[in-house]
Amino acid sequence: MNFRFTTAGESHGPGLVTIVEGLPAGLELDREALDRDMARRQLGHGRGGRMKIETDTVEIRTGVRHGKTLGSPIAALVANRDYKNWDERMNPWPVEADIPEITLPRPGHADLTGMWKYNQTDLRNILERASARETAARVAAGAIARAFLTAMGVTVRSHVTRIASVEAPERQDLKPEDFDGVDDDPVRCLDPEASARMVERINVLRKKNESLGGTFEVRVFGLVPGLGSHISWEDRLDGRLAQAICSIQSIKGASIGEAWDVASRPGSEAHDEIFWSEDRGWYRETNHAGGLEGGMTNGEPLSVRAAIKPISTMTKPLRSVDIKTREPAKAHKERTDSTVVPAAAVVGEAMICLVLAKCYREKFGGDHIDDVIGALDAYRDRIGWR
Ligand code: EPS
Repeated sequence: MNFRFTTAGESHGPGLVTIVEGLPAGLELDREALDRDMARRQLGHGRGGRMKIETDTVEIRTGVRHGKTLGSPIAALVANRDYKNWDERMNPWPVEADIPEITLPRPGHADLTGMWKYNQTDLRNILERASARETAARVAAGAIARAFLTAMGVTVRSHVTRIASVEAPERQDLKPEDFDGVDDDPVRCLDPEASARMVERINVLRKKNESLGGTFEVRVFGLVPGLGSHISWEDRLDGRLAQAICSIQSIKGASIGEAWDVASRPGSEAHDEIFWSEDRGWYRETNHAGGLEGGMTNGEPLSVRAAIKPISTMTKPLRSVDIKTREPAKAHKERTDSTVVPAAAVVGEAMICLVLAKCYREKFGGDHIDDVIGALDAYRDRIGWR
């Protein structure tokens, strides 16, 4: 019952694959809900031409029968529709055509170090796997994990909080329903005024051939206290979430709760006092900690923020050096996006779903979903959690 997932696939190869292992039997999957998450990842003002080619869908191949999991590994495919335009360049087998090599590494990408490490002369052998196209497979896996979390009473949402220098106002009081409609916003921002300025900023910088980074937040509602553990460094949930978030292409920072702000406050303004009443049970008035204390969920909404750098494939390339001639040259230029912050937030949701699904599997065990729900209910009764 060790929950885990992996992905395989190149950006312009035939497609992407994910295998998700360790879910209980009897969990209902909704095909439309899986594809909805795939479509959400394709959203956002500032995406490039590729998104007009792809319409990502999850093709389940194993582990599910008549809409319910069997408890066996679930294999899912996401086709690359663009492959038909790359058949020769990305064919798994030798081709007749002479395929030119890519020799101009892009600053900020995996190209240069990947060349050294994997002993390549064609940078395409590095960039195809380093590409953020791989996140489509993570979102497919995350959508499967989300179905399990939904059965656990958990809701995972996200919103964009900054694009380049444009920041949305801070919102501490968010409820799950506040996120309804966030996918209809062109940059998945909850504040219409900030959203309009973000769109404007993307348009201005895109014309200048610039790419843009930003920040987003993922909030999780309905978590039971006690996921993760204070017992050992590798079980602490803060670290597990940060690892999952920072593993997303281009993400350079992750934080929990009011992390950077709390660092400058006195302790009396940094922690969340504990209350209990007959009608509410255990509760807090504040959530500076972002739902984690001692490496464990404390029952408050989880808040994870992330910072993503501007995309490193530039339409006006930066200076680089040709790996064959060692002559100075401009970096390789490929079709690309201007910004992917709205999409990255959806990928962030997926990664957090995958980490939390693993936590629920660790804590509650069970081979059938009814066993898991039974164990969860018994735990809630024991700690008096409502
Ligand atoms: C990416 C470059 C672009 C993005 C791609 C990630 O692809 P292409 O070179 O085919 O235009 O569109 O992202 C996706 C395809 C996707 O599905 O998110 C890169 O270099 O990382």
